[in-house]
Amino acid sequence: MTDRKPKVVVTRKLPEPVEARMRELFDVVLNDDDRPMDAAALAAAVADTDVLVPTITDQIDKALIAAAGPRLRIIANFGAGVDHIDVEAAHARGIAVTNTPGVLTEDTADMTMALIMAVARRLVEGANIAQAGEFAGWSPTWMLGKRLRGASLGIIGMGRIGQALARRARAFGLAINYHNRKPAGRLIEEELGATYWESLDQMLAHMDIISLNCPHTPATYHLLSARRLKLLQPHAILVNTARGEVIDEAAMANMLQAGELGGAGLDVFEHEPTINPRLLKLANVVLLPHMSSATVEARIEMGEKVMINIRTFLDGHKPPDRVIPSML
Ligand code: 8YV
Repeated sequence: MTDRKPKVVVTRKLPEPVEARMRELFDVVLNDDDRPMDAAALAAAVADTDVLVPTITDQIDKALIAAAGPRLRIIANFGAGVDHIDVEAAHARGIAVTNTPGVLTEDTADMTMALIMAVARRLVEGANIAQAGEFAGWSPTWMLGKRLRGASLGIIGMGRIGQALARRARAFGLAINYHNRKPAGRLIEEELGATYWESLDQMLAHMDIISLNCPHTPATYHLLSARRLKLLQPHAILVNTARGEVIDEAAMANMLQAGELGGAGLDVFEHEPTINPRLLKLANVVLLPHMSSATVEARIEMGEKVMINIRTFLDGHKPPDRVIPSML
C-alpha cells in the first residue's frame, strides 16, 4: 500500500464505531443521511474510488461494474449475501468481492427460531389481542397453537445458519431434517442428530416446519416453486430468513389465503421493501422487516470484517472473506 490512504465509498450509514475507525484508516466517503444511492450516484461513486462498501440495498450489476473506473479494486460488501452483486462481472474485470459471513450466524438463527415459535404458538396474534385491550378472559379452547416438541423441522441449506438453527431446534425437541446440495458430513449429522434428504420434494412432503437457510443464487431462485409448495402438508409452517426470491411469494400467498398451509414466518420478501399485500392481513403469518441479523453486535462485527477484508486485500494478501464465482 502507498502512503496515500485508499478512497472508500460506503453506500449506507454504518454504526458509529465502524465509521470512526474507517475515518482513521481510509479516505472515506460516508452517507450521513443514510439515503439509498440511486444507479447514477453509484455509477459516479465507482468511477472514482479504490473501494466500494455496498449493502443489500444497492444493485451492483453488470452495467455498474462496467462503469467502474480503473481505481476500483475491491467491492467489500457489508452483509453475507451477495446476490445483489454480479460477482462474475466483477471477477472478469479483476475487481475482488468480499462479504461478512459468520458474524451474523447466531443472531439470524435466533430470529429464525423466534419465528418458528411465533407462528406455531400464535405469539403475535395473542400479543395484538392483549395490547389492543381485547383480552376477554381465558378459555380452554382459545388461542391453541401447535406443540414444537416432537415436530419435524426440515432445514433447506445446512450452512452456518442452518446448523446454528438445528442446534437451537434440537434443544426444543424438534426432529432435525435437512436438504443441501451435499450431505453435511457424518460428524455434523451426529452432533445435530440430523437426517439428510437428498430429495427436496420428499422432505417437503414429510415435514411439519420448513426453514429456508440457503443463499439466493440462480439455482435457488423459486426453489420453493408453486409445484413444490403444493407438496407441503396443509398444517406445515414455512419460515424464511434467507432471501424472498427463494420462494414463489405469490403462490405462497395464495396457499396461505386458501388455508392450504399452516402458517408462515417471513423476514424477507421477493420484492423488498414491498410485501405482497395479500400477506399483510393473514392471522397465521408473522412478518418482519428484514431484521434477523439486526443486532448492535452483528452490525459492528460486520463493519470490522469489512475493514479487515479491505486492509488485507490492499496490503496484497488474500482477504479472509473473498467471494469467487465458483463458490456461488
Ligand atoms: C443484512 C443479510 O442485514 O447479510 C445478509 O446477507 O441479509 C442481512 O442480514 C444485510 O445484508 C446488510 O447488508
